[in-house]
Amino acid sequence: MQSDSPLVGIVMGSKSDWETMKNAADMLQELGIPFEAKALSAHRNPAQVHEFASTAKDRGVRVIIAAAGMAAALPGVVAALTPLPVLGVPIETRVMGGIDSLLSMAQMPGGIPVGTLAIGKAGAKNAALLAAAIIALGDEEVAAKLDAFRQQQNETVAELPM
Ligand code: RP5
Repeated sequence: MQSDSPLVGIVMGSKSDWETMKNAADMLQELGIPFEAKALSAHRNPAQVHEFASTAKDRGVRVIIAAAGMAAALPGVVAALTPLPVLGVPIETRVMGGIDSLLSMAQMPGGIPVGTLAIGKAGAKNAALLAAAIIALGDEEVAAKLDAFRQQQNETVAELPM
């Protein structure tokens, strides 16, 4: 749920990234983890990105999920401005299929890490699950919800393909 007291901050470089990042929001919603979601570009809104990232910890956010496509600077810039763990989701792109986004965020120079997930929807969903796992280290309620999700997923994987 979009919350005024979010534990996870989702930020993406453009509104056009929402179709992908909705998968992260849906997963957090399913786990009952309050989040905020914003479209802010490292290139088009640098001042707002600075404000978002530098205030996140004091606002109670514990993990940031940052998504961007093409020259995907946003996760690295956010990571430079906060001590919180930053999970990067490379957005699939038309010209290079998202390899451009993936390399832009995975190839961070030593010193400022971005935990980069898979390109596209799977990466968005897994970023939410990884954020939940990080929060679960110090939150028994979230840990129980994550365990229940895993158990249910385990039970719904069919043993037979048809
Ligand atoms: C990036 O440029 C965004 O994250 C988006 O994936 C890509 C294209 O943005 P739009 O031109 O669709 O706004 O900054």
